[in-house]
Amino acid sequence: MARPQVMGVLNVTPDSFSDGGRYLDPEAALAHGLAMAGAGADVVDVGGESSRPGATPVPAAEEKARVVPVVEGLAPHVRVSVDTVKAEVAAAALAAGASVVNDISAALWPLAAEAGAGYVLVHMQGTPATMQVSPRYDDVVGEVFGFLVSRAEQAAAAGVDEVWVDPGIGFGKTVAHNLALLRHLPELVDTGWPLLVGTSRKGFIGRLALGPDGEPAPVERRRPGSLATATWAMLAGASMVRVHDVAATVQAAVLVGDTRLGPDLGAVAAGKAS
Ligand code: HH2
Repeated sequence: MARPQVMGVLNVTPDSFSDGGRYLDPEAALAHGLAMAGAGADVVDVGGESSRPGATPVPAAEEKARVVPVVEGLAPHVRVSVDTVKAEVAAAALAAGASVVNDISAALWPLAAEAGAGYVLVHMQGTPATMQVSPRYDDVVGEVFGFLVSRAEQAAAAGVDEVWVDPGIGFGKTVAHNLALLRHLPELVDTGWPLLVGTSRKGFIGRLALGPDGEPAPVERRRPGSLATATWAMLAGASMVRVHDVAATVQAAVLVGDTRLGPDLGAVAAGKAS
């Protein structure tokens, strides 16, 4: 049964907010990427530079050295995307076997068009260094969705055959902005552009789900909220969700797919599905 797709996060970085340092070693990264593929990830998203609020940029040569060997090792086994804002890194990853460019700067579509690659177009206000200082919108839903649709049209006109739009949860957004965007996702789905959503382990989950001590839930206690928001996005019609916990999300995706598209109770009663 068709189900929403799951993109597994593989951060080959020392400083990512949720798993920094765990997969900086190429062998550990490869093993984790293969494990995510084995758990049902449709795409593994390899990144060599953290985009967490306040992150410091990494030189292109360093980012390439992190990403390319891992992409090479994974690409024969699973579809690979490269999470980068640098054309040079994206080009090297595509040459190494990646087939999707995942771009929070929403500027690299000419390169995706030239390479015949898929393209994830993300909305971000500002840059990771400063984006969470004081995000401001008059109409967050209208501005973000309008931006995505106009860029997606540009990317398609430039020749990209496969475009996903992503509202960029946490990229220059307050908790209220994130919630408004999530609440209105069905309107973005209605535009007809395939939707990708990444909420996994993000700060707004911690801030909404305070622990018994009244403090925001730390990263390692954001799994239920990550699954809930990914499921919400899939029910709203997202084509793909970007997550750290692949196995649990694939199970949710299967259930969303089956619930939305059948087998229905009639088929079960008729013995066609059990
Ligand atoms: N979020 C992150 C990074 N890349 N790409 C897309 N398309 N959508 C997202 O929501 C998104 C993304 C941030 O998460 P993570 O990779 O876990 O952390 P870090 O940026 O610190 O490496």
